[in-house]
Order: sequence, then structure tokens, then C-alpha cells
Amino acid sequence: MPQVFQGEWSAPQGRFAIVVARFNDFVTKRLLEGAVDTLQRHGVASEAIDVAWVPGSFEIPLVAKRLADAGNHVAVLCLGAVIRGETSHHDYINHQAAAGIMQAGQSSGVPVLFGVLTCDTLEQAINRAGGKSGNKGAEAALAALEMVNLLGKLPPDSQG
Ligand code: INI
Repeated sequence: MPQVFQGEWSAPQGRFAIVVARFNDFVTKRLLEGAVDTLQRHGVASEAIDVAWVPGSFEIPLVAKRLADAGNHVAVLCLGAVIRGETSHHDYINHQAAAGIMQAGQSSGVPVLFGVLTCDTLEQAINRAGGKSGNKGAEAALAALEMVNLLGKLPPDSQG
């Protein structure tokens, strides 16, 4: 019989970490609120949610990897807001943040979620931080719950 593996949005045992960038904090504070609120609504205790602030999205991967490698958290949510300026600076930040966040998850085996907005305009960012296009922090929280529960059902990886 084929097996279907799915993770629910219920609260697992264990602590969650959120790494959030201070750059554009009027947006990232809203992402953080969305993430914390969603975790709590699904049964995660506020005492089980740790938050680490970093200067900007470029610094997220280093801290996410440290937290994921330490093994004290079942998932690490990464929140930031990169908004296109007049230079290509944002491109470098976007790509490095995305690659580093993925790498932190793959090397640690702990789900590391990408909740970094990559927008052309401030309006787009605000829309995605609790405005008309939802809240990407909340989406990252749901993805974290799903991944933790899914991984709990899968066989352990070959690294043990
Ligand atoms: N950091 C962001 O999180 N979002 C941005 O839009 C942004 N821009 O546009 O410059 C940004 N820059 C800071 C960067 O993440 C680092 O903190 C900085 O380069 C120091 O390493």
C-alpha cells in the first residue's frame, strides 16, 4: 500500500525559535506578531517561543544555523523584509539569505522556514505583513508546524 505522509498544524513538543531582522522593522514586527500569534493559536506556549533579533536579513542565516545546529528548537523561523531600492544591493541580500536559510535547514535536519519578504515596494511589503495579502510570518509559522509534524512521521535521516 502506498503511504501518504502529512504534517498537521498541531503544537508538537519542543521549543520554536524565530530569527527576525531589525531592518525595515515596521514590517518585520508585524511578521513577528503574525508568527507568534499563529504558533500560539495552534497551541504553542508563549514560553516555548524564543526570538533572536539580527541587524538585517543578510545576518539571518548565521544565527538560524547556530540555533538549528544547537538542537534546542524543533524549528527555526526566519523573518525579514528586503525591499528593492535603487541599486542591486537587495538582490545580493535576497539570494544570500534564501540560500543560507535553506542550507541551515539542510545541514541541521531541523526545519528552517523562509519568511523573508522580497518586494519591489514598501506597499507590497505592508500588504504581506498583515495587510490584504496576508501575513508571511503567519504562513511561516504554519509551515513550521507542518514540517515538524511531518518530519516526526518520516524515518530518521542517515545522519541519525
Ligand atoms: N536588510 C534587510 O533586511 N532588508 C533590506 O531591504 C536591506 N537593504 O535594502 O539594504 C537590508 N540591508 C541590510 C543587510 O541585511 C545587512 O544587515 C547589512 O548589509 C550588514 O551586513
